[in-house]
Amino acid sequence: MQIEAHATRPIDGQKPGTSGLRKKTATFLSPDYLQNYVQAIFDAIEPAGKTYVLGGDGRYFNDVAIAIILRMAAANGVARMIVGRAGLLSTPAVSHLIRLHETDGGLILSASHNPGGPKGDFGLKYNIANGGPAPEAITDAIHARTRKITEYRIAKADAPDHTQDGEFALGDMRIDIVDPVTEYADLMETLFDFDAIRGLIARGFTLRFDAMHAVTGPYGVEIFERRLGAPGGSVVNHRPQPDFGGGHPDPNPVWASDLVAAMMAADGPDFGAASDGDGDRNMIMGRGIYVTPSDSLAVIAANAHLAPGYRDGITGIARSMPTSGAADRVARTLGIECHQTPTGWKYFGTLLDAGRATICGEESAGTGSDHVREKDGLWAVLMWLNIIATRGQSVAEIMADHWATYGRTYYSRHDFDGIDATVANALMNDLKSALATLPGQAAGPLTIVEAQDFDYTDPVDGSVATSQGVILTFEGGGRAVLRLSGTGTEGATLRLYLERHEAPTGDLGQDPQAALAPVKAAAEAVAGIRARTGRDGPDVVT
Ligand code: VG1
Ligand code: CO
Repeated sequence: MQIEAHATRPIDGQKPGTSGLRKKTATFLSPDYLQNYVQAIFDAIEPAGKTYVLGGDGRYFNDVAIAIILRMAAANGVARMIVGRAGLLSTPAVSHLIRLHETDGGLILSASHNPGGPKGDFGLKYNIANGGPAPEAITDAIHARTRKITEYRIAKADAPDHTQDGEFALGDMRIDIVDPVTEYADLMETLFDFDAIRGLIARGFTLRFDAMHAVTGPYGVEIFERRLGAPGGSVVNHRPQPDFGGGHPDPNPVWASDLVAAMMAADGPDFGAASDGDGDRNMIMGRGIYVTPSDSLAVIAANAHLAPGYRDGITGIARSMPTSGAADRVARTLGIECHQTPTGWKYFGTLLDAGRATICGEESAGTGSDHVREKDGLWAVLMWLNIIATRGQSVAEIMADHWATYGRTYYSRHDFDGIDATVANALMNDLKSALATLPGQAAGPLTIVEAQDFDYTDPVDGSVATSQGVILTFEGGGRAVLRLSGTGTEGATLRLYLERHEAPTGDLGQDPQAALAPVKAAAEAVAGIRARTGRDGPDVVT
């Protein structure tokens, strides 16, 4: 095998955000862009003699990028690569394969919920040997390498040699092609009561799973239709497409509006769910009801013991800071630890490894457990089906029971997309400099009790993350959080997170936006979003 040392120069902006490096596809296609970043990863992790998992969500450039990464892996001395057939692997499936085969890590090609295609986004993420996203110390080291790179190494071979069924070789490197679904589906069977779910479906319970033309299609068909006996057609938009059918593979009421319409119909399915581009997010619905991700986390934590994989109970719950406090109330009742971490799944890894959290969740439709080290969309869907089958209740009944026990935490996120980055940064900086003066002040209809910029010290390894978002707490218990997105590729996205708790004896049947109107008005009074951005309202409300 011939190896080429290709001279290159540092490219600006190769800094991973909340979840890997995400850029416009055109940027990833520009000369040496992917190659530089992959070499920087390899320089940071010293891959010689090691084994990695490789796969992606099937978006435009997935196939070409995989061929390049394989040739670079061979040139950098990697011993073995485990690759999903056709280059497909969901993010949780990569995490599982890393753990199952005890590899040294993995590379995931995805920009998750961001649209794909030549005009869309592309991304690359490195996961470590525990199956989870690389912690900041490693992503910082990778970024530092991109600033100094002078050459990358790539094998000249056009195509790998076929050695035996499913096995190839590129020079000394072995390539195993694996079915993307089988091992993941097998893992799900060990965690959930498939017999109970099969029985529920056999008795006429109807479900609709929307794969949004993204990676979970083949997983959904195998699990829901083949293994659980749901009728053909229960999984819709199941063929992964390079541009996700022109859609936005983000499972929320705005981008999965077809599913919402179907679920709101009087004769709609009993259960509806969707996942995102790379399969780590989920949306849960019952007929006539949307479950917020924050509530879903709380319900899952309260009922996890009904699933065989969690029969002995859970040791702790971790949620990202902007996620509502609904799960904290469950943790209190269960008498278990509850952690509030910065946004992004990478902050859950140490807690999961240390056994200090079993269930984790984010308000952005991410839920998961210690079965892998990523959030897991299909896992959440199966957990809900298991809970429904065991409790013998509808989604609406389960939510009503939950709120009657713990109270209801009204919650909503308002996104302002594509804001001028200078305006967005100024807004956040001004807010941060005013924090000390805010407590005691009136803000619209409410009074501010506390104002802080969120800093986090990991209780397991002591690592510190600072300035992760501004938290405003109001008299009467409302909370608003403001932070800038770390996954966008155009301008800045300002996220405003609103919540307010209503006790079990209070009015549990309000419209969430109406219930949150005072908190929203208070946040607006403090931050001046409308005046500063010139926007009348948010682009996306979830
Ligand atoms: C968003 C979400 C965050 C999530 C991240 C990756 O980040 O808010 O909760 O972990 O996306 O999700 P940000 O920085 O844009 O708010 V995904 O499905 O990309 O892997
Ligand atoms: Co995702």
